[in-house]
Amino acid sequence: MASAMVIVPTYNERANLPVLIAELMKQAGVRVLVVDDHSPDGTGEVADQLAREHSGRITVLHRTGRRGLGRSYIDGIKQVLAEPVDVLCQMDADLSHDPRHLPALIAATSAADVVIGSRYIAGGAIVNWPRRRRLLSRFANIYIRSVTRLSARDCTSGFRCWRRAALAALPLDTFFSDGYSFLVEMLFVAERRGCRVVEVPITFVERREGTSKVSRAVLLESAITPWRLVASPAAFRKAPHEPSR
Ligand SMILES: Nc1nc2c(ncn2[C@@H]2O[C@H](COP(=O)(O)OP(=O)(O)O)[C@@H](O)[C@H]2O)c(=O)[nH]1
Ligand SMILES: [Mg+2]
Repeated sequence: MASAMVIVPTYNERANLPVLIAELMKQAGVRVLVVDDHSPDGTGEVADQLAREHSGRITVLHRTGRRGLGRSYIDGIKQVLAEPVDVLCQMDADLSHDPRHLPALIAATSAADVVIGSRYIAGGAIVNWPRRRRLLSRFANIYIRSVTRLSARDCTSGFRCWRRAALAALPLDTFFSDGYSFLVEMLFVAERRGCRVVEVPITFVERREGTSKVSRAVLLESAITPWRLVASPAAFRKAPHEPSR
């Protein structure tokens, strides 16, 4: 199997992270980079302890600058690209993304540049989301897809696996999103650069511990991002070297 590194951004996830790591460590050939944003609840120390327990398979990146999901992913991706891994994965820490789906997502990278763990294709599902949150996510995807013409059904999923070359080709330093919109921006730029996107169904389970960090500011950024993307000429520039097919 291809060697895979899972990047897990954390902010106040001390109850969830040990459970997630225990599950991930059952997967052969999988390593983890935890990117902690100086969580006030001590998630960073929990991550360091887990790294000692699973020496060689877990690394922790402690961020100190401005907090943000997008910024965390950029720092994490750069660190992972310095290592010889074949597949880079993105996954939430709150147990919404079941590690048991990971082998199917990783396997699908053999015929795709980006594989999305998708709630909105046949076989996908959402468990324990209130009606309001379901509607918000559905609406967000319809809105994003109609403005950007992205082909994926689930453009906001944070459960993804990338073929190394496809991720390495993304001009991360030109990205403007610093929050959750980063996920949409990544997908947009990847599709514009000719990446093959494939969706694999997942069952998304709402967190039991901790709280969601989705705020009004996050929603506002998400409403503006699709328009910024379609208006940005840089996003349409093709890469000199397309990801290998
Ligand atoms: N490093 C970092 N991680 C974050 C930040 N905001 C959210 N996360 C993590 O991103 C993942 C998804 O966040 P969550 O609040 O569950 O979003 P939701 O599932 O859309 O409600 C979780 O692992 C969070 O801990 C942040 O500012 N920095
Ligand atoms: Mg969540």
